[in-house]
Parts: sequence; structure tokens; C-alpha cells
Amino acid sequence: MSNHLFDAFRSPMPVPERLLMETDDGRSLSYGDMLARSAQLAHALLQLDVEPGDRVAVQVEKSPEALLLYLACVRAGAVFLPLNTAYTLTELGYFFEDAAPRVIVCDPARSVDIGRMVEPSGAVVVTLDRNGRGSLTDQASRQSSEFHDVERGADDLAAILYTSGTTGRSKGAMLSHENLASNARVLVDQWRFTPSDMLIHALPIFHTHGLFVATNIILMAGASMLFEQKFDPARIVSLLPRATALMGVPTFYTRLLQQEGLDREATKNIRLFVSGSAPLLAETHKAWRERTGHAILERYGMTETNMNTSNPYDDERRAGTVGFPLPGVSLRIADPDNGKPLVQGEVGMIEVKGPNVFSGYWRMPEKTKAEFRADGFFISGDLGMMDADGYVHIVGRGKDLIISGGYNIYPRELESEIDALAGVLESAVIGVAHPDFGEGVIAVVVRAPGAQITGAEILGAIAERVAKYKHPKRVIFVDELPRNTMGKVQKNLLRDAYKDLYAS
Ligand code: MCA
Ligand code: AMP
Repeated sequence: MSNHLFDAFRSPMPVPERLLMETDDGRSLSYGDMLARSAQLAHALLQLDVEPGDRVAVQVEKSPEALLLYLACVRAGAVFLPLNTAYTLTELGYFFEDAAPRVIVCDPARSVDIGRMVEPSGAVVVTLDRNGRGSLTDQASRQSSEFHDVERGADDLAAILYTSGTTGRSKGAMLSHENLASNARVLVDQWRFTPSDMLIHALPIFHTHGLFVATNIILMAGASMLFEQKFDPARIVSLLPRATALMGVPTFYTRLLQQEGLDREATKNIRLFVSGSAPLLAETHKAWRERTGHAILERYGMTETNMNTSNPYDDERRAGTVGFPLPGVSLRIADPDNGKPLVQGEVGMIEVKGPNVFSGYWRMPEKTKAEFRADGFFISGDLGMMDADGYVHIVGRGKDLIISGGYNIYPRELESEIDALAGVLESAVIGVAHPDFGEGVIAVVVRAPGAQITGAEILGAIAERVAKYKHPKRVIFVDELPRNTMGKVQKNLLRDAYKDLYAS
């Protein structure tokens, strides 16, 4: 029997006693524990009638059990569907409707509401809390710790991760066993992970960065991690002497730079700092190097593609660039209109192809078709340039997207929520430089004639519907939005007008 992704984690599986993770509340989990407990969870999933290819939607706080549930899904042949813990019930409703999960795993505090919401679909709702307790782990504790992994091939789905659409509905990116296995294998090799590594893991585990980049690498290398429920900069500094690597979004690095204890001594055991999910400012790269002596390695990826490029391990890690295409990944800078490759030095659309690239959007064949070229290249929506030495620079986005603290926020989603409010004529949502989050969200709003709606009322009205991290940090009222001759809102003018709003 073979299970493509889990077999990749098994070869070679470290001795059972080897540490997989230590948590911030002092628990430790060995590779042997991981095998036994993911087996029990896999049995529990089968008892809930999960069949190969069924979706298991999961909105739970970070815990070792939550990570084991991912592995249990892989072993049981299910499709793991993680959801941001910040999503509101309204947001969840869409994902459940679209993905039609067989099982939903949620926090006990939400199980009644979710149960009521999905009742007509027949989905089963089970619970898991931040301490790893709930009806799912109760059921798992009664199961055998041996499990015959369900047979899954390279192209079978391992996970669906939703990414918001620039125009309308969120899309579920379908990731196969080989998409995940191939990318992790390349990254272990490029970033030189070995069983002696200890990674500080302080990212959430419902997105690519914390779920796949960090944990798949650790599992594949037979290495260990310090598994932190939240990112607490003072605590991270105290953990540095015990670790060899850290992965984070740029906000991790800017917040760590504000810690007094961050210096060469504290980081002397670390061999690798990785940054990604959003642009790392060259000034952060420089400040980090001055304080610690380490050059942060910046890489570039997407939910749909896993990691595409990385700065080199041995050679120069060039600030403000995302390095070179990873082995096996074909990357071109193309004319956005037709996909024709441009000459070196020109700015164009970044397009990628390779074993890392997803197979398409769940139940959206038209959207899938629109985002691939006829020759199989995926159109990233990021604008880039390759310099004379082959380093890729991301110079902008061809998509209307804000990245705040590593989370993606689609203006379109907020604009439709705000525009629907009585008292609002129209709105434009933009991102401008923010010292902590990289980009901060602003809503520029035109009131309906005679209306008196306030910023607080707008935020109050969307609170139940939209995850908190997406909320505009400021609401600005204007008499009208700037438009070009075609009637399109000129967001560049708004971004320019408010560019210093969050200046520190
Ligand atoms: C929290 N808040 C935010 C954000 N996070 N607001 C804007 N942007 C954010 N990213 C708000 C909360 O709603 C709350 O609002 C207040 O800030 C404090 O919340 P708290 O939970 O304490 O925040 P935090 O713990 O300080 O979180 C900041 C963070 C976190 C650690 C930077 O956002 C984070 O872990 N980001 C990483 C995201 C990530 O993993 N991205 C990878 C995506 P209030 O005070 O008003 O209640 S994968 C990806 O992008 C691709 C594939 C790739 O290349 O990796
Ligand atoms: P997501 O939809 O969460 O997968 O976010 C993917 C997007 O994050 C990419 O399309 C880029 O716009 C952005 N991104 C990821 N890594 C980097 C990076 N190192 N520099 C700039 N942007 C990045």
C-alpha cells in the first residue's frame, strides 16, 4: 500500500524516540507519538465515514493535535481543509457550502452554531479545543495506534486551501500529494535541513507558510520544532539559543527588532532565518544583519504553488529580492496580456510551472482555465523582474490585494460589505505602508446623500461578518472617489493621498 505524501514523511522515519515538537506549555511529542496518535485520529475519521477524497474542514486553535489531524487526514486519504480561526460564521458558511465537507472539526464554543448551519448538508461536526481536547480526540483515544495508510497516488488531493478572489468568491486551491511532497523535498535540500535542526514554529497552521513550508520540511527532514501557539516576540528571543532556524512573515522580524535581547549572542546557534508571505523591506534585512550578523533568506510563494523561488543558502541573499526559481520550477516574466516571455530586465507577469503548481480551483473550471496559459504556466498575479544575475524582484501586484502581517485581504470583499450598508453610497478599500503590518487597510467611503453614518458604525456593522484582521484600521469619508475617464476608481491616487497615514 502506498500513500504518496505520508510515505515521503516516512522515508526515512527517525527512531520513535526522536523529538518532533515541544510546546509552549511544556509538552513534548516524539515521532513515535506522532505515528501512534495520527493513526488513532485516522481511525476516528474512518468511523465518521470519511472516504478517500472527502473533505475534512478544520477551524481550530493551534495545538499539536491540530497538526496531527492534518497528518491523520493524509493517512486516511481525506482532503484537509484548514480555515483561519478569525473567520466569522458568515465566512465559514461559504466555505462549508462550497467544499461540502464530510466532517467539520471546530472549537467547542462554535459547535452548536456550526451544527445548526450545516445540518441540511449532513456534515458531521466534531470538536477540538486549544488544549487538544474535544469529541474528536475522545473518540480517537479509544482507537488502535496502528493504521494502514489509505492508498493515495501522486495526483490525489491532499488539501484544499481557500484563497480569496480578486473578483468575488473565494477559490479553493486543490493541492495534490505530489505538490506538497515535491516542494518540501526541494526546500529541505535547498535550505539544508537535517535531523539536528530545531525550528521555532510560531506561525498559524491554517496557511501554506506554517502548515506546509514549516511542518512538511521538519517531518521530511526528521527534525524537531518548538511549537508556539502564538507569536510572542519576547518569548521567541528567549527561545533563540535553543533553536537552529526560524520562519516568519516580515512582521515577525520588525517586531523582533524592537526586542532589546536580540543580538549576535542570542542568535549564535541559529543557522537560518527565513522570511516570506509578504515583501521584506530592504531596511529590515539590513537592520537584522547589523543586529545579529545574519542575512535573512527571503523566498516567494503562493497558496496555489507552494514555494517558487528562494534566495540562495550559500551565495548572496540579496535584500529586496526573492532569489532564484527553485529546482524543478520554471519561472518566466511574461507580457501580462498574452504570456509571451519578456527580455531580462523588463517588468511583467510572474508565471510558473512545475510539480509544485496546483491542479486547479475546486469546482471552478472556468476560473482555473482563466489563470493558466495554454502551455501550462500559472499566472501568479504578481509583477516581477529578473535582474542580470537571475535574482527575481517582485515589483508590484497585478491583482487588487492587500497583504497585512502576512494575511491576504481582498478589497473587493470589504467594498461589497461596506457598499451594502444603508448610509453608504460607495467605497474604495486600499492598503498603504504600515510600520507593523507592512500594509494597513483604509476604507475610503462616500456617504449616501444626507446620511450621517460614522466610521465606528461601519466597523460595527461588518464585525459579525468579516474576520477582524481584515477590518480597515481607519475609515475616511470623502465627497467623491477619483475616477478615470472610463469611470474606474483610481486607487493609485488614493494610495498616494493617504500614503503617510500610518507613518510611525
Ligand atoms: C492580527 N490583527 C491583524 C493581523 N493580525 N490586523 C491586521 N493584519 C494582521 N495580520 C489584529 C487582530 O484582529 C487584533 O485586532 C489585533 O490585530 C491583535 O490581534 P492578535 O491576535 O494579538 O495579533 P498578533 O498575534 O499580534 O498577530 C499578528 C501576527 C499574525 C503575528 C503578525 O497576524 C500572524 O501570525 N501573521 C502570519 C500570517 C501567515 O501565516 N501568513 C502566511 C500565509 P483588535 O486589537 O482590533 O482586536 S501563506 C502565504 O502567504 C504564502 C503562501 C507564502 O508565501 O507564505
Ligand atoms: P497567498 O494568497 O496567501 O498564497 O499569498 C500569496 C501572495 O503573497 C503572492 O502572490 C505574493 O503577492 C505574496 N508574497 C509571498 N511571498 C512574498 C515575498 N517574499 N515578497 C513579496 N510578496 C510575497
